[in-house]
Amino acid sequence: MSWIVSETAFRSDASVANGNKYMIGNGYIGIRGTLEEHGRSELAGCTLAGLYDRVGAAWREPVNAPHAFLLRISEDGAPLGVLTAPIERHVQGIDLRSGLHFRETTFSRPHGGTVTLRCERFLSLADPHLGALRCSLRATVACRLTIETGIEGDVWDLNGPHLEHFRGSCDDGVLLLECRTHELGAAVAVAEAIVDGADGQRFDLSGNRILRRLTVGVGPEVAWDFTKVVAVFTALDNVPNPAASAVAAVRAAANTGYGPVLARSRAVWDERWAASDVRIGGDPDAQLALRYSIYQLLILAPTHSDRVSIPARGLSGQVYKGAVFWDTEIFMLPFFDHALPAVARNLLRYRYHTLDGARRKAAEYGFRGAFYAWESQETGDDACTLFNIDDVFTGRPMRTYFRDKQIHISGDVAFAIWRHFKMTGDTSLLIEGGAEIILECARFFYSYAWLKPERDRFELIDVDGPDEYHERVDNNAFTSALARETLGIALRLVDLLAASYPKFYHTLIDRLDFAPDIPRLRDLHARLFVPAPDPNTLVIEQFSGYHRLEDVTLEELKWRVLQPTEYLGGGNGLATSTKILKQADVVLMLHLFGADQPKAVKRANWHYYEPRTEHGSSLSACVYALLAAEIGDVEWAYRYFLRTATIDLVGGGKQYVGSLYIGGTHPAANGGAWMAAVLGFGGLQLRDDHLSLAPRLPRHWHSLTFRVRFRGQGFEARITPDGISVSADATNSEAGLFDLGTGVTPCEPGCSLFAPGYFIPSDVTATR
Ligand code: IFM
Repeated sequence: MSWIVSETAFRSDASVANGNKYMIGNGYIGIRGTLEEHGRSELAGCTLAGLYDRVGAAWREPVNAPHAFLLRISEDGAPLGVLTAPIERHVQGIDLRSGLHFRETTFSRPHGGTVTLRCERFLSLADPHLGALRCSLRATVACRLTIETGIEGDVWDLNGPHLEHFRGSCDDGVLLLECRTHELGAAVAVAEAIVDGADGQRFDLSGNRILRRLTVGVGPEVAWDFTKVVAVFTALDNVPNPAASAVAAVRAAANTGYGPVLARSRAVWDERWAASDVRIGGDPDAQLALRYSIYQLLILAPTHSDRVSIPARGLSGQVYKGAVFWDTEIFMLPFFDHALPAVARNLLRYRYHTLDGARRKAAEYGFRGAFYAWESQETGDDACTLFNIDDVFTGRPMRTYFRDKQIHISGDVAFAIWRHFKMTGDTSLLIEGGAEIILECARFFYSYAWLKPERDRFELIDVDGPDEYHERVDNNAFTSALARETLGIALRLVDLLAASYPKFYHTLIDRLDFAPDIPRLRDLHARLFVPAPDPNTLVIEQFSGYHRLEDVTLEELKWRVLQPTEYLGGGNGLATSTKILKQADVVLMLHLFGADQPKAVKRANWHYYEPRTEHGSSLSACVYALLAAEIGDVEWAYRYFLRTATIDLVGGGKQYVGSLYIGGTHPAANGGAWMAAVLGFGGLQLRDDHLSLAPRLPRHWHSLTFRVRFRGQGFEARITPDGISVSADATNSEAGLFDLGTGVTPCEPGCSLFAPGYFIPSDVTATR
């Protein structure tokens, strides 16, 4: 059962939450988990990756395509659907193994008897343009039902309408709805073809909703079965005629048939799960939550293109402008690097395609190099607005400095590229843009830094760290540590390229006119101030002056809240003048860059910052889980792990900040669940040339099994109370180096390493 997420009661107030929970997707399209009879009022959505549009002065956001999984049933003019008809039984769910959404609803008829509708739908992982819907209707008494199905162009938008110039047509039974986006005039085409069940259909091709209508007789002995295939193509797809491609795709799929189209998609799902599943023994709830988190990442993975990345709310709608944040590099990429490095590569290549946008942003603020967009869309120009949030009391927009001051974004990108290189051992990404990004990001930090001659050091002043409640601070520990890391990476990169790719190196350095910058980077690297642990308390001050803020408890701060959705940051926010932070900041710094810090420092900071953290961002819980696991506090790690792993299952997370709707799925938290399980409990760490494993499993877990790709080779790690084993795939071409606590040892193709008993921190008794 740990592959099925479902529920058996219908709640009309759950349609928005279930739209997120039961999402299906394939990296190209995301379809919200609303029911077939739902429409724009229930936030039915079919979000396209990478296609953005702007209407008037409103925010640019991704486009919702016309929705082709629409199906409405009525009897004598009365709708039979969850919005109006009495419901006897209802089940909705997804099969995580194959990305299949299903629902079965039994409606009571006004004149007695019941009608049962069963539907299943999927988006193909084998062909990103393709999806299919299969339905069946049964009844306990004979009745005639009217069916409407087709393509709905009247879609939900936050800042639309984005689609115009609708044109519906029908050719030999294939329905096609064509339209164009408002801002760029980009073509969007959606087609559908019936595989079976369409006898006696009539068409309505007017307006932006094109339909086929059928009247069917069903009864105890007679069922109606119906199957259709749908396809979406847009101007982004590099095809001469998106409409023709959509029509050709559905014709071909209809000829192939539902079963084979599903089987092809399933075969890809099988491959993805084989590469990425994490198995937990002894904890079915944690298992399901973790699988569900991985599922959410798999439905977002762009395998079709390296020009899109994963937005902060995935493909669940238009929240946060469908923009890509640091969430991808810091919270999602570890999963892809370890399990599906080809997807990780695509995600990082997106940053190369948006490098010019980052250069423009740096120049706009008077800096050199690349200052990546805090909220990035297709060009890399920053979609983040200066006034992001409303003051709930005055209704006035509040000035936030996320766009201007969250400079760590450039370090996040550079750091992720280097980590990908170290995990894969593949220099091709560096050659194909990665090196250029790293150098430009390091150059940006140099131009941002201030030399303080009186202290003989550089400082990064006037920045926003991850904790957005404290803006425009000096010497944010996370930002400075990340900047120093970026400089170190740039210097190592320069050495690597000069030694191994001298021709490429010289061309690149000349083209970027980078030679004078190299000594500058060395100087900044050596003299950049990064806040260090206090010698007495071991606490690292989050930024200069943090310790002078009011030390209020979180409980007391919450008492001061007058309006549940009021924003706690910004100039007048309740948290701004206190030590309460929005999300992990120093704790994240210690997780990412704490290799040289003793455990005592990590422990001191975890315990200092944890009670002061509001977790107002879904990015926070997983970081506390990771560091808690590292310091051996497994009970806390488990608590935070569950919080991050269940966020989209229980519909948690804030829905509004001020008047801003921020609901949707949380892929960073989903990536965080994977990190907490594998890097936290599994204790997997990337060292210079090897992987090390220092597990600390929750007491009730019997085992943890996961796969990892390292330097192009596949391995499976299994941790049980008896010990740790790592097995290399027989198809590997070379050994991988592992340290299971007994020194670095090669794991040869087809062979296994085993270390009896796993490491338990000596000061923790709760682990086993
Ligand atoms: O990137 C995050 C940020 O750290 C906190 N606010 C929400 C953003 C998108 O998830």
